[in-house]
Amino acid sequence: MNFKTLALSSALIPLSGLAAWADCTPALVSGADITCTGTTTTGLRDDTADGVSITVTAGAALSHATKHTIELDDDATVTNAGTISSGEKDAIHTDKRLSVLNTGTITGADEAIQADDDLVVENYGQILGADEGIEGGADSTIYNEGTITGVDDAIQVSTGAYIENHGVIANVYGGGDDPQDGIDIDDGTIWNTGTISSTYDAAIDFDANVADDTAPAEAAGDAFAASYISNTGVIAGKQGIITDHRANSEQVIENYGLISGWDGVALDLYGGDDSVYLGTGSHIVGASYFGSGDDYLIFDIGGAIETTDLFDGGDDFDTVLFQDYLFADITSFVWEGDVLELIFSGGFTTYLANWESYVFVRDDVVETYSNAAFLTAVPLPAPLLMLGSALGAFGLLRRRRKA
Ligand SMILES: [Ca+2]
Ligand SMILES: [Ca+2]
Ligand SMILES: [Ca+2]
Ligand SMILES: [Ca+2]
Repeated sequence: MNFKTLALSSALIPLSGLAAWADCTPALVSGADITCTGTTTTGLRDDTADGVSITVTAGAALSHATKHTIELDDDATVTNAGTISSGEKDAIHTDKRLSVLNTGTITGADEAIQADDDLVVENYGQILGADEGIEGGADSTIYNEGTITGVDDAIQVSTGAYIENHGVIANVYGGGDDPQDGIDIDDGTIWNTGTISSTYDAAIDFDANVADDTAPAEAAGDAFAASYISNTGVIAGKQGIITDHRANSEQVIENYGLISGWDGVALDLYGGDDSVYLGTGSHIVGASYFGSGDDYLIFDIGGAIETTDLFDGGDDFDTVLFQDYLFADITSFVWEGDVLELIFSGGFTTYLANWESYVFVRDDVVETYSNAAFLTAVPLPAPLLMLGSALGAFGLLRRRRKA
């Protein structure tokens, strides 16, 4: 080795060593409160370290070429205003009770963020996964005002999830054979004023509580807990909101925005007693299937709803309620097979199948009708309804059996 080479290598070794570590201080041990500035390419990795707090400052970049960039055990806190990325694995990978506050960019070649139960993410920046954007376990909480994307699910969480979205949560799958959802969830609460979408699968997908994912569809699993969705924004995908066809859980959906499925299904709620409230501003693109269970559909739309698609109550005793309409406001109705087209004065039109009870509410007046009311061109006076109902239901049953 000549002098020139020796000088070069001895100068480079300590410099590269310093560059790798000096930008994140102090050293990584359990309980450490670490701040990263500048560029660090060796990540912060100790999968036995608990209670570590990491702050990545604006302009700083923390990465690893081949491994999880941040890999820790429980109770980690990550505050990111810079960039956290991995060349081949997850950007952030921990066990339970990870807490992330992101105003920067978190990019994973696999997941952007993968953690277990009690994950908390507050996002105002970009969280981008080449597989999933965020994967969390039970009782995870995600608040989003930024962008969360995944080529697989943008967000995958299990039971007891709370997701509040004012930004974009999107599956951005662009080809291949495993399209996935905007949000994949077992049960929980979703508040949306932003956009939740999927390019080739459901915007929101509820899983079934089956131990073996290969159990055939239509084989009932135990129900997860009831879930609640409030939407004033956009929920759009190949389907809007669907449940696995083994999922007998209850979904309660309150909508004032767009729920859309380009493949023709806006809602597929399957088993359980599901409820859908459509308030003013509702726009439903695609049919809605309520499945088995005693389901409810409430139109409270202030005189207009933008949909010409079917609402199908499915099996069991289902109720559709029209707020601010009375039966006398129906100007015409017609059956096309099992589908009842109702046209109200003012033009509101809806298409209904497999509903057993029709309730009309205006001020203090509540009217309840069965399908019998729609078997004659002239609405029956109320005292005859009960008899008509029994006969009508029998007639419908016979018609169906013949069909
Ligand atoms: Ca359901
Ligand atoms: Ca149902
Ligand atoms: Ca039903
Ligand atoms: Ca029914």
